[in-house]
This record gives sequence, structure tokens and C-alpha cells, in this order.
Amino acid sequence: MKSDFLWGGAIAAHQVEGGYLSEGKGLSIADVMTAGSKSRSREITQGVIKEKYYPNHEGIRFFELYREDIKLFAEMGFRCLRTSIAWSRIFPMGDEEKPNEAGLKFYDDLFDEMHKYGMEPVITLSHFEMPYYLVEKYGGWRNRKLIDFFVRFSTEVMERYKDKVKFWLTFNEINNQMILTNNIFAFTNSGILFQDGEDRLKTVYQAAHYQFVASALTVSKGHEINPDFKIGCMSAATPNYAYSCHPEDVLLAQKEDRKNLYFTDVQIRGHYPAYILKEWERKGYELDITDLDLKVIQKGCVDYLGFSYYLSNAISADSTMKHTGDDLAGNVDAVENPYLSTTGWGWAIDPKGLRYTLNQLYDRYEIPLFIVENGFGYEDKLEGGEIHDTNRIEFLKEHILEMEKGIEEDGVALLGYTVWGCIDPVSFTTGEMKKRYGFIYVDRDNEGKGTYRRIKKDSFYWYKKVIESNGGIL
Ligand code: BGP
Repeated sequence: MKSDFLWGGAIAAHQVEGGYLSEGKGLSIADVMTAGSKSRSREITQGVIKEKYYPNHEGIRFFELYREDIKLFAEMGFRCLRTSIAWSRIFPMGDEEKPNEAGLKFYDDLFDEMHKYGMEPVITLSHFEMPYYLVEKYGGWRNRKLIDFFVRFSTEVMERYKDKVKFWLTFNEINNQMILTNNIFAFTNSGILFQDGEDRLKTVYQAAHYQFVASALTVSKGHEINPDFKIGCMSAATPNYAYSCHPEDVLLAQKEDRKNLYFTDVQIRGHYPAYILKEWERKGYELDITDLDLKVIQKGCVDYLGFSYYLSNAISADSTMKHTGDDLAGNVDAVENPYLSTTGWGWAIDPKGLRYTLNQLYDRYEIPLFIVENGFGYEDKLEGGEIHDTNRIEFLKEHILEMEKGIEEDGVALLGYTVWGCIDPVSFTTGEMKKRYGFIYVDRDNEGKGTYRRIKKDSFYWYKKVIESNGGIL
């Protein structure tokens, strides 16, 4: 492994910060989502309803405790920390002309704290936390005006932190919104609430187009602000395997892959791929895409591809098989993979899928990759004040091994690896606290009760050694 390989961890503002109205912050879309569970989806409410419980309001109080947490990350030897800037801390409503200075100051302090320990900030500009007002007033990313609001925000923060942040990501898991069977994804990606009977796919294609333009403008502006910036896109990489070698399964798996790859195709190659244009033609979609938009997209190609990797899917065209349907982890055409076990939340555990993904993406794009999320959600148990998370260690070890093969045997250019939820965050898909990912346990339960005390898990000491040995000792 190269000596500058960025080992670290990843979190997102809305899942850890709390302080949801502190220092002038406005409501974000994450602040109107209740807690769900494995079987019950999170509810999206109209504004904040007094009687309901919203786990992101408190998060894990990182807004207050970040100094202590960063110190713990530094103890593990993190070379970088990926987090996001909550848009609604900077522009509380989203459409203001002037930013909120107190919000800007918070991130100044946060980045200074990281640098104190030689930790490189890797910053996502939009991680499921746009200002809620933009949903109420403008309908979220349905509206072209969002491009200007986002670019105002991204320009403001890139200017402000031009000497503190080098690595940026534009939209987190931008491709998640293709999961149309569950309402939360279009909402968290794009602030879109579907109306009855609307053509959801068309709406999402339009919203994604505006985001491509906004992302490309951000990349171009960012390079003007500081030519050393590395600005990436961010995709949820879930490879789709054909369940069998039946050509129908193979073709369907390829079609499923394209639902993800189309996003990176546009952001990396700078134009819409033929298969998408054909699909729109077949469906009779006439989207609001101008010639100027296409030029902007062509000019603002990203510098690297950041991706999350948690699981793979097995795809079958056989309608008599049991499909996972609208499972949060799943895909309408996905079936159980008989060769893989799953996490308690039904996500297929597939370390080799990480190597497959690295190869698939690097072969296709030949630009640097960055694994900005990978992790194991598990209901950790405190035993006499300790947490023996051996299954998490096993999971990460297997994935890192495959990652190293991808670099050493296949020649993939990889910038770094950040473990998702390095300190237990609020789960994104379910809003639960008990779906834990961290090296550091946070004493808080699903109802928000607890001391918020931080406790090092066994994996904390293990990851410290991994980093110390630059991936040599796993
Ligand atoms: C990704 C998100 C993260 C994160 C992770 C784990 O989709 O980018 O925000 O939470 O998945 O998901 P969950 O928290 O639902 O287990």
C-alpha cells in the first residue's frame, strides 16, 4: 500500500451532529424523518410534529462533542475523516443570499481540529440533508432553481475552506433515487415527495439532471477556487450478479447495473450514455435539458469516483422465484444469493464483491477511486462495559483483503478507504440507533435514551493496528 493511502472513517452531518436548530441552523429534510425499524419504514412528516420522535435531532451530539470524538479517531491513527457539511447550517432556508456565519464557523473549528492531528477532511456537500424549506417552497430538485441555490452553497463553502479541505464529494449516493419502491430515497436524495399516479422514474431522471448540472458547475468553480482540489462524485456501488448463466438473467443484471452506472457515466465521461437516451425515447420522456446544460456537464467532469460498498445483488428474470421486492437493501429483481450470508438487516455479505466492484469501475473509467463507505451494521452488545465485535472485525478484514488484491494484483488506483459510521451514527435507512457500525460505541438507544458516553469496541484497537501497519496486519 502506498504510504499516502487515506485510511480513515466516514460519517455524515445529519446522522451524528444533532443540534438541529443550534446556532441558526434551519430544518433539514433529515429533521422531519421519524425512526423506523427493520420492518417499518421511516415516516416523513410535514414539518416537525410535537408528539413524534426524530432521531436526527440529537444525533450522537457530535456538534457538541466533536473534539472528543476526533481525538479518538486520531488515537486510531485516522489519516482522513469523511463527513458532510449540513447545508441548512450554512443556508438555513436554502434560498438566502447570505450565509449563516455561526454555521460556517462551526466547520472552521471542526476542520482545524482534524488538521491538529494531521487528518485530511473529505467533505460531502450534499449528504441527504438539504434544507427542508426548499422542499416546501420549491418541490426540492424537481425545480431548476435548486441548481443556483446549491451552487451558491457549494461556492460559499469551497471559498471559505479552500485552504482547509482538498477532497470534496458532490452528491452522496446520487443513484439511490433509482430505488422507486420506497419513498425515502427520492426524498433523501432530492427532497421529492411523490404525488399519486405520477411517473416517478421521469421525475427522478429530471431531478438527477439538475443535480448533474449543479455538480458539474461545482467542479468547475472548485477548480477555479483552488486548482489542487480533488472533487469527486459519490455512488452507491451495488454490483448485480446474474443469478444463473441464463442469458435472460445476464441481460437483466446488466440492465440493473446500468441504473447505477448511468450516474457515474454522466459525471465522469461528461455526457449521457446511448442506453439512457434510447430509454427516454422509448418512454417518450421530454426532459428539461438545455444545450447549455450539456456543455456544463461536459466541462465539469469529476476528478475521482467515491463510492460506498455494502452488498451485492443476485438478479433473476424468473418471476416464479422469490424476489426481495422493495426491501431497503434490495432491488425489485434481486433474489437471495445462495452462496452468501446476510447481516441482521438482510444485506448480503460479499467481500469479493468489493474487488469485483473496484475492477468494474476502474476498467470502465480509469480514474482514481475512493472507497468512502464500507461497514457492518450490527446490534452490538455491551458486556461488562466492553464490546467484543469480532464479527465486525472479520467483515472488515475480509473486505480490506479484497481491496488490497484489487490494488496489488489488478492495479486499481485507489485513494483511500473510510469505514462507514466509525462512531455509531443514527442509521440512515431505518433511523435506528441499534444498527451500529462504529469502532466507538455510543450509549444511546432507539428512543434516544442514554448517556451518550463513548466506549471503544474491540475493533477500535484492531483498526488502529491496521492503519499503523498500513494494511499489513489484518
Ligand atoms: C449509505 C449512506 C450512509 C449510511 C450507510 C449505511 O447509504 O450514505 O448515510 O447510513 O448507507 O446505511 P444504514 O445507516 O441505513 O445502515
